[in-house]
Amino acid sequence: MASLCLGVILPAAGAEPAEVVVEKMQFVPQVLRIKPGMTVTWVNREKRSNHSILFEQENLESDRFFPGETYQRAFDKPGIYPYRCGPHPEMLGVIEVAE
Ligand SMILES: [Cu+2]
Repeated sequence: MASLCLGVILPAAGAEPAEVVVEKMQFVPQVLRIKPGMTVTWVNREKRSNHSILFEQENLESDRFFPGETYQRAFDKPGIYPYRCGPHPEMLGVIEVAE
């Protein structure tokens, strides 16, 4: 393990859950890298827009969540998990789960 990717900011160990802010019709960060077993929280910080988190590959979609509300999902298996917003297909994000 001599060469870690120093350009990637990993959440500190034990600092679960990791967070994606949903604001101005975007997921921030758009790509979030986490370790297996971590839980991601999406936080809606819009003024009035509601969104969902849709994992098309898995046919899994959250309920719509509104400003001030959150959605959480735990990721146990390493992999690349692309997602988009259900009602706004142009809103794209990726969760990378890797050791
Ligand atoms: Cu949306």
